[in-house]
Parts: sequence; C-alpha cells; structure tokens
Amino acid sequence: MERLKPQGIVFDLDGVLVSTDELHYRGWKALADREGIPFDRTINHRLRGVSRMESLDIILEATKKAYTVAEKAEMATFKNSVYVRSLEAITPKDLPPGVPEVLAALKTRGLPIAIGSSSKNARLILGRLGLAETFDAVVDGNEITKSKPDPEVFLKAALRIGVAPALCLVVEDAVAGIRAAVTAGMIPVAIGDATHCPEARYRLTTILDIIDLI
Ligand code: B16
Ligand code: MG
Repeated sequence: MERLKPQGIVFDLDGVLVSTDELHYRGWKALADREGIPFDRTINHRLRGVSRMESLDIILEATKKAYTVAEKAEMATFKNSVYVRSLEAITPKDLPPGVPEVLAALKTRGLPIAIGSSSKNARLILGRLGLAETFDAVVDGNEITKSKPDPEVFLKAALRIGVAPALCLVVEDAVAGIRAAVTAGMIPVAIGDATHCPEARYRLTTILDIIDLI
C-alpha cells in the first residue's frame, strides 16, 4: 500500500473500533416489534453512521401510521434505553483483533488520533472499552448539529487535533461516513461494510492495515 504520511487519523467508533452495530440492531428491533413495524437487517444497514432520530425516521418509512413529535421522542428514548443497557456488558475484550496493537503503534509514532462518531453514547462506550484516555480528541453526537454524510463531525475532529483536513485519514465502516470524509476534503479509508463504497480511497482488510498507510 502507498504510504500517505498522514498527520492525523480520525476513527469512527461504532463498526470500526467496536461492534456495537449489532446492539443498535437489537435496540431498534425491540422498538419495531413493540410497535408492530417491519424491521430487518437490510433496513438496519441504512442506519450505519446515521443519528438516532434520523434512524427512527428511516424505520418509520415502513408504516403508514403518523406519530407525534412526543411519540417519536419516546420511541427514541425506548430504543436508547435498550441499547444503553446492552452496553453494560461491553469490556476491553470486545475490542476487535488488532485494535489495541494499532492504537499502541499510533501512540508510539506520536500521530494525533481522534474519534468522530455520530453516537451520543460514544464516551460511555470508550469508557467501557478502556479507551477513555486514549484519544487526543473525541467529537461525538452531542457536539454536532448535522449527522454524517455531513462533514461536521470530522472537520471538528481535525480542528481539535490541529491537523489540516487534507492530511487526515478518516477510518469508516459506513457509506455515510465515507461521503462525509470526502466532503470534508479528508482521506477516506474504508473498513467492513464501507469497502464497497466507490468513494473510498483505501480499503482495509483488517484494522492492522492502517500501519501500512502511515
Ligand atoms: P446513538 P458511529 C453511529 O455511530 C451508529 O453507527 C449509528 O447506527 C447510530 O444511530 C448513531 O451512532 C447514533 O447513536 O443513538 O448512540 O446516539 O458509527 O458514528 O460511531
Ligand atoms: Mg460506524
């Protein structure tokens, strides 16, 4: 792989550093079953990297029933409570293979690293994974007004670590995240699901492949 010599790296969280995507699915499934709304993994696929309320709107496309703002807020809260309860079981053992090694290698090289996540639970998850102090900056769903594919979260993260966007890698598992990185003028690196996205500049087979890019 071509060495890019980036000056910084912004990591997406869910789907890149931890597989909370399955837990999101179960939370939404619990809500959909409660409401009698059809929901499956194909629909769930469209929720990657998308904010909680936008995810709910996608799920509600499958029903003709109109919900009030208050009802929608209650549904989002219900899903989040199911999801947050499931996060209690997360431990550092849930880090995918290679993640501790990559983070240690980046630290050794002194490369600034940040989290750019749409999740309002990102700090809770980082704590459970034993990564609360690992990143130089954490920008999450509490700090942004627009969710991916808007570039806001990644531009804020690049600013926070003091690296020009063009010199920053963005590691993402969601197509919405790859598009956000492209719009931000950053270098989009795909892993997992996002490797099918034509806009990705690099495709990682495993997270360890990042070492070959720096
Ligand atoms: P929350 P990421 C995203 O995290 C998830 O991919 C997406 O499925 C979720 O809806 C979103 O966070 C909001 O999460 O309900 O916890 O605020 O991939 O951007 O790290
Ligand atoms: Mg993700």
